[in-house]
Amino acid sequence: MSRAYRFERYLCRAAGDSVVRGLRGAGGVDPDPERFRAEHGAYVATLQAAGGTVEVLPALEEYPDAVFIEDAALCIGGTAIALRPGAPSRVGEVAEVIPALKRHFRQVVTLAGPGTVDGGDVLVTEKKALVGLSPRTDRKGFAALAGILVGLGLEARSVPLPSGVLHLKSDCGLLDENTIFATPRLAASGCFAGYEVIETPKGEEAAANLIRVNAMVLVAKGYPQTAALLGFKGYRVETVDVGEAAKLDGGLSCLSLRF
Ligand code: CIR
Repeated sequence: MSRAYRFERYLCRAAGDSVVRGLRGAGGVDPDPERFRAEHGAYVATLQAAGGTVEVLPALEEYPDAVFIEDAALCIGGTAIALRPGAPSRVGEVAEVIPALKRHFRQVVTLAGPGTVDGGDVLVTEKKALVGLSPRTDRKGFAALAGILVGLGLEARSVPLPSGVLHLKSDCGLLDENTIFATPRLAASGCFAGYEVIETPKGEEAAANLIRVNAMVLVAKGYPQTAALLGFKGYRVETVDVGEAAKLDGGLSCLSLRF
């Protein structure tokens, strides 16, 4: 099984009551903290069912978006990279996750400034890391990250995102060594040259943010055509309700660090 989706441990962060103030691009209704926590609990249970142990870090009321822990760090083998989130209100989340990273990783390195990178912009495949240039990840951040990744055996490729896309992984997810599930608007850019691409069914573009975890593919609840398509293609699909996270532009990938 590829190291890109073979995981034994996960870090998650509980949602605080302040999640109601989380960032969102298009306005819309606030998430309900209780419902968010219930969905988060089911998400954690699904990761455990996929294999491995989950450490859930305490909520951080001062950081409304800290539940989206994926954006603060990148985990590659025995190394964790503390990132530099592009949203000013999220910068402080990184210092809060470093102690947990130190418990789990032989090596914790810090991305050098002044650029920014959100973990949601990094799709790691077997030998490459595709890095979205997004509202949160800039060219300087990409260059600094690429310098670290090459030392870890990964070639980094930058991917300019279509406008209106928050993160690279808002619009794609890894299915296996060579196959990526992506929206037609992202795939049309040619950024997945060298990979097989399965496109999201019409009207189910938001299902692109799936995660492969060991033998399972976690797909957000509410996208029946996606679940059926991937099941037909032989993937073992498990659906998870992330409706509250979606109100803040979050999805399955951003709720955990997987390693
Ligand atoms: C934010 O705008 O930063 C959060 N409300 C959502 C972050 C989602 N992260 C991700 O997809 N990796």
